[in-house]
Amino acid sequence: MQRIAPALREDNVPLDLISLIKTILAATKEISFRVGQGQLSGVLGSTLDENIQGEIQKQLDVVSNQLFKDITLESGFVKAISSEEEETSVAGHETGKYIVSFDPLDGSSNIEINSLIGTIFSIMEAPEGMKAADPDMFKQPGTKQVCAGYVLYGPSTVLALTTGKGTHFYTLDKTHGSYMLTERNVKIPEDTAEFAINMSNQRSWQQPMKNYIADLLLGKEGPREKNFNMRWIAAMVGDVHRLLVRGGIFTYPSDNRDPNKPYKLRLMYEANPMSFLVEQAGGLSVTSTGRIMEIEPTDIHQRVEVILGSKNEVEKCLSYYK
Ligand code: AFP
Repeated sequence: MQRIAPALREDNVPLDLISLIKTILAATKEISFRVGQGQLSGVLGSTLDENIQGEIQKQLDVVSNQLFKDITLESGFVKAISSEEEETSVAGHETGKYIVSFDPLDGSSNIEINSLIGTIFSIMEAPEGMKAADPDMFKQPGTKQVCAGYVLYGPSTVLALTTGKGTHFYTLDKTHGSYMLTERNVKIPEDTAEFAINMSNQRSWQQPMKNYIADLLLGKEGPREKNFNMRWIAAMVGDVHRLLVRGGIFTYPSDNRDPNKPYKLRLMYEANPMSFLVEQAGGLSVTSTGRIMEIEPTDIHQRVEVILGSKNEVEKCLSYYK
């Protein structure tokens, strides 16, 4: 089994990018350790503070964010970072070549129940001629990502990583603290009989999504003529990992629960990196109107509709919007 640096060198990934990836992964190893300690770590409860999204922060959200911030900003390769937990971008080194967006702890509601949580990150090159303190550096479409990944803190700690040459899985070997390549060129099956959606929002979806899911639920007796199974982990890392392993469709569609907030998931540090990983594994990642990675962002914390996974099933879902 290969360690991460030689595996990335084989894919001709530039040395400075390899170094940055290793820096990010150092933070994930510490989070993995703390998560593994459970209540013994003393960081599983809530804080009394809200983050920029208006959500109550968990202690682990705050600790993970601080860890990522400290460790990435120490790297001379980083010009700025943006995070779910930071109001705006944070400046690093003026000469840094890369900018990093991250969701330090995805699936916060799963922390206290000892269920799946993860970290998501996305790396782009900093545009020429902009200052490290300028948040507009982050307003680049997902097609500009040079690397994306997530770390899933489950029974084992798994990294899914792409630098544009396929999506690969690594597993953290906790005996010596290294991520080892465990599956090269993951491929999402084109067809599936499994879907992931939060059904409790059904009454608030747009009609095309209501119709699509209704047909899946009709199973063998309906127009799809086969039975579908449903899964929902409430942590995108867990749901996307499942569909990278065995296929599926995952969606957080637009809904009208709050007219000012039709979407839930964040473009920069959830939808874009997951789209890069899914596309590199042969899947599709779209909104009901186009490819997610082609969206021109207007805000660091922008939210977006997400439909991703097995190619034929995503296309089928989209056909309900036509
Ligand atoms: P948090 O990271 O704030 O817990 O949110 C997780 C998430 O953004 C995404 O990972 C899940 O798929 C989705 O929210 C779950 O949303 P619901 O709680 O509405 O099902």
